[in-house]
Amino acid sequence: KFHLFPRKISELDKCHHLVNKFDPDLDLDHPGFSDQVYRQHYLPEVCAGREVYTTLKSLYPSHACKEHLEAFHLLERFSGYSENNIPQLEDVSCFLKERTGFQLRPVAGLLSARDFLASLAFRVFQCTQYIRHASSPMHSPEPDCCHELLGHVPMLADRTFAQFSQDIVLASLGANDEEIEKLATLYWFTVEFGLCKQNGVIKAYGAGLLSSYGELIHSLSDEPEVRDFDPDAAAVQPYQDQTYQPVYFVSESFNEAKDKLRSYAARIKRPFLVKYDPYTHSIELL
Ligand code: H2B
Ligand code: FE
Repeated sequence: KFHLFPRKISELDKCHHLVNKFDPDLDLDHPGFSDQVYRQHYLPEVCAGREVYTTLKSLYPSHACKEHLEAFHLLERFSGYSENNIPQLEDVSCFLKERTGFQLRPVAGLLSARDFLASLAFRVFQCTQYIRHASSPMHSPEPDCCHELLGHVPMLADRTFAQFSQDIVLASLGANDEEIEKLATLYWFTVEFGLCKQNGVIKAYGAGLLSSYGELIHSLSDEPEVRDFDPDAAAVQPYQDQTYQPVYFVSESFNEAKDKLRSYAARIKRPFLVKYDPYTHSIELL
């Protein structure tokens, strides 16, 4: 007995369960709650993005890992990234497809962890289209397109990182709620808030850091506690979605993180093994 999960890429049409806790129509604390114009349009607007873009861009050379820097540079040259433009989802999706086979698919808001993770198994990233409220350029309660485009997309252009992201998720297919919760937490401390060492210096690779000016600085300051990445510990570490994290995990490299994750995943008990077939975009049960 196990949870059903999509086996074909077309079945992702059913992975659309939204979590409403940060919706501006329902969440009193959302910066757009009392702004009728924002709630009606809720669409990309360059002004709100410009400040986010320029501030983050100035920090990347000293704070971002080299994989992010390299992809960000290419996205500016070839895919319409600039402080005056919000790139087209399709252009960015084509860029990623050529690099790692990842593609973007539009989604209306925060998805359930189960549905969000399931799509990554097919190298599909569900990408929000709206932008954060202009009154709070440095923070967004729900994932917005600044977070996706500046934080996630450049990282998904790296082969090892793309493999790591898909591996987390292949481990989640059919898992029970408790295991999904642990994998979502592991995702949080790696893909969203992970740090890694490069030439002896700690850099950020988590998308939640690379899309938040304040937390990016905080994460590499003396304030937080930084521990060596250990999947068993990270999977049960309590986390913060309202303020900066007090604890981060640092990996020696993406390869090391990938290997540790694989051995963690191998210990999750399931009555079957899964294998992704990249030719048919489907999941085989072994
Ligand atoms: N939904 C959307 N739209 N974008 C995300 O980045 C996202 C999500 N992240 N749902 C998920 C949850 C993540 O925080 C984990 C797996 O729970
Ligand atoms: Fe995210």
